[in-house]
Amino acid sequence: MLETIVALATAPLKSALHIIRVSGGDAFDIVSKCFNKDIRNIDKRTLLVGKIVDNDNVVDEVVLAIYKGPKSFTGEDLVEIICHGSTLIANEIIQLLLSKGARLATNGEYSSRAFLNNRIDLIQAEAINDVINATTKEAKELSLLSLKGDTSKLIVPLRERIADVLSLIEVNIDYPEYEDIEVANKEHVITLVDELTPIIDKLVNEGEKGLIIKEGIKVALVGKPNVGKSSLLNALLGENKAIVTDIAGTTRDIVEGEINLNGVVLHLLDTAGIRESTDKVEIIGVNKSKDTIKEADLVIVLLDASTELDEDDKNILEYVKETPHIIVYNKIDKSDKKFDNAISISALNNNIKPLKDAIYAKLGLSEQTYKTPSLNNVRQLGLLKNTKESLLKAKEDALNNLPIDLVSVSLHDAYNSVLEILGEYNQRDISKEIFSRFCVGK
Ligand SMILES: Nc1nc2c(ncn2[C@@H]2O[C@H](COP(=O)(O)OP(=O)(O)OP(=O)(O)O)[C@@H](O)[C@H]2O)c(=O)[nH]1
Ligand SMILES: [Mg+2]
Repeated sequence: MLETIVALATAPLKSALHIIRVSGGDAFDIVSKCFNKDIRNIDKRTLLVGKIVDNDNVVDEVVLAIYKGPKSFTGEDLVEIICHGSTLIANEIIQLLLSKGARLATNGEYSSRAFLNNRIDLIQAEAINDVINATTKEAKELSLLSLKGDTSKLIVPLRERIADVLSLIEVNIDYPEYEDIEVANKEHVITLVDELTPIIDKLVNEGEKGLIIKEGIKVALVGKPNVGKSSLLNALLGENKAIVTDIAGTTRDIVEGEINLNGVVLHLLDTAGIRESTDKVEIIGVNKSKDTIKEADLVIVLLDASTELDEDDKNILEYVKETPHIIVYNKIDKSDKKFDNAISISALNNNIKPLKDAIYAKLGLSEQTYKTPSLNNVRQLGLLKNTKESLLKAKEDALNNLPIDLVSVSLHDAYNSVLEILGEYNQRDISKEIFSRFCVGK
């Protein structure tokens, strides 16, 4: 049995109430030792009013929310002590519980117990953190879908279909005497891979969009000096954050700011104007700008609509070729020209909506993206990509007429990657799938 753990579930600040959580096999016993009522025999979810006592001293009047395991968040016996919101009282209660045999919980230990006790899968455990850390309403709602388990359901068809084919192959190898079982051949593998790869591609695509909603994107504002990058940053932020002058080479360091564009956080990076220079400080600034372009998810290339393009502009356009970018003509208030396939704005006059619309369009999000559960963290996406690679390898081996038991090696890899997404790796054995599917050796 795991040790009983205790921790403050609320922020350690003065507030109306605090909640202290106690979880583990001895939770009821330990709490009973410092409560004026015996809760050891409680066998269903109960709220109880009473006093936390240290021998004859009353520490606080509290409410206990008592959850009998396994019907609790952690799957264990769990007590939430709702006390007055003084950190002093909360600490006193925690010390008391420690002296009666509990130990302090480590970071995330309640969620990890919930996972270990199969109350939640790994996707849901990750979602708890995402919900707490979400900075936009949209990110929170997306994470709640994962918490509810909707995201986990996306994986089930993959797991089931791979298990079907894998079990068929295994049963052929392990139980050749069963003549009534279909012979596993390369067609089974090829059909499986052709069926699953578009599904995985779609999951990756939706996951990457979900990741954008959850974490936002880095947007670099670049261009030669004086095109209005800092003016644009200020217009987007709605405040005078960066210094603006008519002197070319004003910005030297990266100036950062954040905005929420239709629920997506844009991490904006205003950079030093890029041009050939002999000034030591400016050269460092230019190099920083180039590094920022490499790091950015999206680059806004600013050009001056009121002048002709020159070598500096052309060099920058060449430099950003491989990075997702949007070309924007600024200062249209000073120009009569019309620009095809480019966005025209005036940072000075705050006429920047066309750029905001273009950035949002570039993200490829729709109403639906915000409501669709997706595998939207780097770990989940990495494992999805591993699954696809392993499946493609299995197909290649099948097409090369390798023996079916060798082909199944890559199928196993794919299966394990899928299980790892849910955190089921090492828990689910393919032999169990065989037994469940074919009633072998009943
Ligand atoms: N007419 C007009 N002037 C603008 C516009 N945007 C910026 N400017 C002017 O252009 C000059 C340069 O603006 P900045 O925002 O400092 O340009 P920058 O690209 O950040 O320049 P560096 O930091 O030197 O690379 C300032 O005098 C701005 O007022 C615009 O849309 N229209
Ligand atoms: Mg600037």
